[in-house]
Amino acid sequence: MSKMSDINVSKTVAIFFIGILIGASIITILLPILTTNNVSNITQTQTIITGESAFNEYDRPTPMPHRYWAETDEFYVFTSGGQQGGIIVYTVPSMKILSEIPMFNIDQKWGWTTQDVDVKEMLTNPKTGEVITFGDTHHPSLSKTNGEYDGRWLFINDKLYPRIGKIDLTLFRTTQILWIPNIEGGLHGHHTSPNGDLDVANFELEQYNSEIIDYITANTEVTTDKVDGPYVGGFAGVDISSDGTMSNAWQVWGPWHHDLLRIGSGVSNGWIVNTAYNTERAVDTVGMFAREYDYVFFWNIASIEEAINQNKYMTTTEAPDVPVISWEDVEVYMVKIPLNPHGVDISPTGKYILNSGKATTRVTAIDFDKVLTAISEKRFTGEEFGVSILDENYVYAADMDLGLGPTHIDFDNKGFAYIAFFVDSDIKKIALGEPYTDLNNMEPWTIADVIPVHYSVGHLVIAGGDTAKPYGKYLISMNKLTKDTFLPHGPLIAENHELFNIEENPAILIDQMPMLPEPHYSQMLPVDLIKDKIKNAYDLPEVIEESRVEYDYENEEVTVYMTAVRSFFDPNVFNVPEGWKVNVHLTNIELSVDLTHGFAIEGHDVSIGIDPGDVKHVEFVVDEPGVYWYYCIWFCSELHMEMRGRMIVIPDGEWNSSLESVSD
Ligand code: RUQ
Ligand code: CUA
Ligand code: CA
Repeated sequence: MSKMSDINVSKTVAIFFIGILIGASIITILLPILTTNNVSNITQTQTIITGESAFNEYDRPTPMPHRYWAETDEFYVFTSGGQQGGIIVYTVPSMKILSEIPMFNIDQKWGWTTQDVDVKEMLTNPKTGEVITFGDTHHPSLSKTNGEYDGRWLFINDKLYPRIGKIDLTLFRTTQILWIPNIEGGLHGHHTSPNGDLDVANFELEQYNSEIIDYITANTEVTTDKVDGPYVGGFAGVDISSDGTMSNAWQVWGPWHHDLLRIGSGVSNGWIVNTAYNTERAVDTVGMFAREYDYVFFWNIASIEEAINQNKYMTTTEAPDVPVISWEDVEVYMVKIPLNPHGVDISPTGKYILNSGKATTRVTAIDFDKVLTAISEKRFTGEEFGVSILDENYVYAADMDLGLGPTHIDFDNKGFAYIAFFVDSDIKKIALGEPYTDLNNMEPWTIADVIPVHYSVGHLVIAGGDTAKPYGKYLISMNKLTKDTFLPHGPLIAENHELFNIEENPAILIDQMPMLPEPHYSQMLPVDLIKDKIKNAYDLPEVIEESRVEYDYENEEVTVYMTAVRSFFDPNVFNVPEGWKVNVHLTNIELSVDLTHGFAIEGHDVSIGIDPGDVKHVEFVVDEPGVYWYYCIWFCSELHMEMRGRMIVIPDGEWNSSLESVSD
């Protein structure tokens, strides 16, 4: 009999779920046609096209004045490349792409290849020695000081492999990749702390270090099985030093897989907030919907440090310096939130934590002040795995029924939250409660605007939306499934980043930009915060190696110290005995704007880029005698074609030391 009712329950869940999906797709198809908002939007566009509207600040002047975009853009947007593996940079309001910054991917057009020894080292998994040249970037997070962006670095997680990359915002280049030990799979939820000293990422994949599993199974009530599940998960803490260097700090493991994550600020400072949609600990989709609710978790950061101080942790052979802490030794609380949550985002003062139940129509707002009271007054309704469950009726500030497929949430500077609805294809603007009512002058938790988008929006971003002081003004809706927005171009269609002015109500759609696959989240940074700090060139080393060629007969290695400057390589010829290894240390000694050179060599799988002021190291083996030209692959001057030289590989048996190259 109990079997029967189990089947009924899972059938009901399955039908419910399939129902949502079918309903969702029908609505996705119909909504753009049906909503009146959408119609008014079209009218607005037509008005502009027919010239009936007055000139506004977003109309482009003709003829186009030189430097127009450089002088009018207000924000840089750093958007994750998704499976592109790096970061795409564009500016707002022009929506002009300026750069792709390679990180976990190799990208010849930005000079980022594994023939560059330093890049290869960054991409090498220290555990396996494999060089991983692709990734899946999801959640960029700008460095902050006192809860606001400081314009120094941008950190981002790889969803495919356990690593976090860092971009130096003076160079717009990846300068560090930190691999997280003990984990085989990738990281999802990711955020940096308000004071920029901590970076935290959830790991949710099921492969794991058996030493940790052995510990968990021997010392806790948690069940786990490598083949059948259930599995465990957790989050990794990364220290960020004052010069931006990342290092592994600690890991916290527990019975759940966590999805998204935010580090609290203001009222919630000192807490990590993350969600789990699979609190059922199931291994199939239907099982992950078995409950009507899941949980949001509140982890006290000081208690993690306390556990380490009290030696309540284990370490592994792989990472003897990284404390691994059981959830049982950490102060943590849970609150019930609607079915299979996704977005968890925190309002600027740190007071409200908004959670979207993506398989429902509900978004809940938790008041963190009440979380603290509930903890001190022990307002618990139960526990799971020893973790107290706070009374949701007490800590909820709102439980809103808003629309289909709520995903991510962001905040402006006027006391509003903006919630993306993937299925409804719109963004709802909601008035926050105290202390924001002075700003928004509205009944808390009511809808101020419904912004139609084209079409399915996952993430959205507002300038400074995850800081203590959002800049507001612009919202970008990052739309997937864009259908007919742009001209057809084959089965995989560009995404659509739609720019809105949210100072107006209703919001004004300013522009739509096709975006190459496939961004997730973005961050927006005011131009004035970094513009003057961005360098044209790397800082040249204090001592520039003199151009020369060194022969090491014992190790059969040639080391070439070479410089590049328009339009010469020095040396422009060197001889090598067949079968030797060649190391080229190449310095681009010029500091002029945009004078990147290249070094590509025929037949040797070598092609690197070298920015002004930078030093690169490339190594390869010469197997075949012959004359090989090396040349510059960036069009650097009128004499770019002439910027080349020869590597002459002397056949075995013909080498003698008089063939050694000497620089002139
Ligand atoms: S979360 S699918 Cu950004 Cu919506 Cu990764
Ligand atoms: Cu240097 Cu082309
Ligand atoms: Ca669930």
